[in-house]
Amino acid sequence: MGWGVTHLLLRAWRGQPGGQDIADAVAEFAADENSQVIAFSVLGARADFGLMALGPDVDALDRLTKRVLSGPADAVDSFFSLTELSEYTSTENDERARLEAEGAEDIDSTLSAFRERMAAYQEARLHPNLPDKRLIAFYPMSKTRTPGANWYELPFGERKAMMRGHATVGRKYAGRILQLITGSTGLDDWEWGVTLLADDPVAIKEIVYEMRFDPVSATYGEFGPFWVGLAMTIEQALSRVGLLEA
Ligand code: 76R
Repeated sequence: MGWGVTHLLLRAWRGQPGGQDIADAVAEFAADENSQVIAFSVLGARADFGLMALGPDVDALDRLTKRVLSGPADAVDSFFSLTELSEYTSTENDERARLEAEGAEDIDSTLSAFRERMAAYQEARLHPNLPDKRLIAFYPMSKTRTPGANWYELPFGERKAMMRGHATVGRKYAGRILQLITGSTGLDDWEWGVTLLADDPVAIKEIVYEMRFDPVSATYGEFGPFWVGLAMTIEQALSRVGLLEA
């Protein structure tokens, strides 16, 4: 089963006491071995700081959220989603067909390596271990249901073929961008949360720009607000907005 993911964008009540309690709430949440938090200072003025928290315990996520909001901060925006496996991931049968079409030799041992790689990959999607990167970008998105561009009316095979094209674009950014797509259909106002972790802001801009030309995004993508922040410790993020002594 997937984990819960909460993105919070916050406005600080500058100079007010109580920042330490926000820091303590984050530390207590993250003390659980599977629970992780990325704190960040928002670039721009639409929010001051933010948190991305994820873990197996949705109740713990809710307690963290409420405790942060009982401190000297207001929510500017929030997003709740779940980690999930994609329905479009290549299956062993897809891979076998691909290898056969290629005329590959020793298909069985190639497939056993594929199986292992996919198991590790799927585990990382459901139960991610977030790397330390300098930047975190987040935006929610949906697939369109407008007449003439209704993703949900397309046959599965067409959607899967288009998603393969999408993944091919995405893989060009291996090493520069770590993406985490979390599902929120029926849970929040958009269908997915897109979280991008990177050291270089240019990589974020480039991948989002390049994806715009890919049919999955060009024809069927609909986007919510974009947020980007500098990842740092919660203490650093709080002191930057006057909620903790530096
Ligand atoms: O199975 C897999 O996880 C790999 C193939 C893959 C899927 C199924 C994949 C690869 N993505 C998948 C699903 Mn993605 N992704 C986005 C965005 O801004 C935009 O235009 C779109 C936002 C980015 C930047 C991105 C990056 N992806 C999805 C889905 C769910 C669709 C559904 O279920 O209908 C969404 C909403 C989505 C959006 N994607 C990749 C990337 C990158 C970098 C990769 C390559 C990752 C890798 O192979 O390591």
